[in-house]
Amino acid sequence: FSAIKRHAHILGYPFAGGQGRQGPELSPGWLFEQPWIQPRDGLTLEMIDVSNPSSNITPDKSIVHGHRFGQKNWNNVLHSCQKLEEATESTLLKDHFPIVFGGDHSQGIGSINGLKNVYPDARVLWVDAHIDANTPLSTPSGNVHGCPVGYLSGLFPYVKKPVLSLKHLIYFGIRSWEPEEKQLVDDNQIPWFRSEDCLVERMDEIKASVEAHMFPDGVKVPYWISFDIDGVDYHEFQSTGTPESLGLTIKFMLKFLEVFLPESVGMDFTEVNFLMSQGEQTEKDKETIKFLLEYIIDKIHQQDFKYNHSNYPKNQ
Ligand code: Z70
Ligand code: MN
Ligand code: MN
Ligand code: MN
Repeated sequence: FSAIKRHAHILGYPFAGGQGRQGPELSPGWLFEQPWIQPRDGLTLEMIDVSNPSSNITPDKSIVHGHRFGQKNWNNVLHSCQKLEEATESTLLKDHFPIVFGGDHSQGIGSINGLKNVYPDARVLWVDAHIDANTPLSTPSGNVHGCPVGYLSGLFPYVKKPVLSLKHLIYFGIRSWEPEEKQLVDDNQIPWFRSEDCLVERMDEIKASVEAHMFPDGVKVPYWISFDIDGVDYHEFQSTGTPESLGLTIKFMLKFLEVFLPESVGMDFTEVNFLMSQGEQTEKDKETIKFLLEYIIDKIHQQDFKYNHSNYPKNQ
């Protein structure tokens, strides 16, 4: 089939109800005002209309189904994620590359459901300081942004539609978890690359090991990259809700994107919160977001598209 150049479609997702701080809901609005992000050949923008963007003005702090901790803002999360699922799916059906720019990481429930409607066996690369696989039983905070993997993989007792097999998931940069989450990773032998192993020089080795795990029969399918900016080290990026040290370097992230974007059909870009930093640090962090997004958009537009959905085996 004839190759087409890829096109990035940024889905702004101004939602903060998956965690307790103000700020993540403001990031897409900031982004869409930047002169360097204006629509052009290879780039379009769309803002998702979330009905209740803010976290702490939301009255609904429901304890869901009588579980110990429950989930804060659960109905808001699901309602907004339904819209995101539809937008992600329709972007993929145009063979455009969705970059879902949040917002907090509860967005993964919507984006990855949308992904799986089009590419049911797509693999997920989760870049984060956190495992994000809590459930209504294990979450200490009730914050849904700590739970998307738990929801997607069917660990919630009332989940309708588990879409992500734990065999199709790999972590990068994790360094903070609840005991139940670490147990899950160990029991399911989910590979995870620690920050100290994420070195540019080791990228060939990392790629080979990711492929060996994801494609044991040698048949490749596309990835989705779910990128939580707190995967990056605190010293390099502070504008996020819970910055953590001992994280990934920006230099490694660029190499990671260079290697995995050509094999990916879309990504999340989450947890940017400029209210968490001040003065020159905020300006520096804004430059970092510009640098990363411009890199991603250029890479996408330079590449021929391998995984055209109409040519994708599962959809023929
Ligand atoms: C903790 C929880 C978390 C950020 C995800 C933290 C989760 N495990 N924090 N992303 N920034 O509450 O579930
Ligand atoms: Mn073009
Ligand atoms: Mn996360
Ligand atoms: Mn995180």
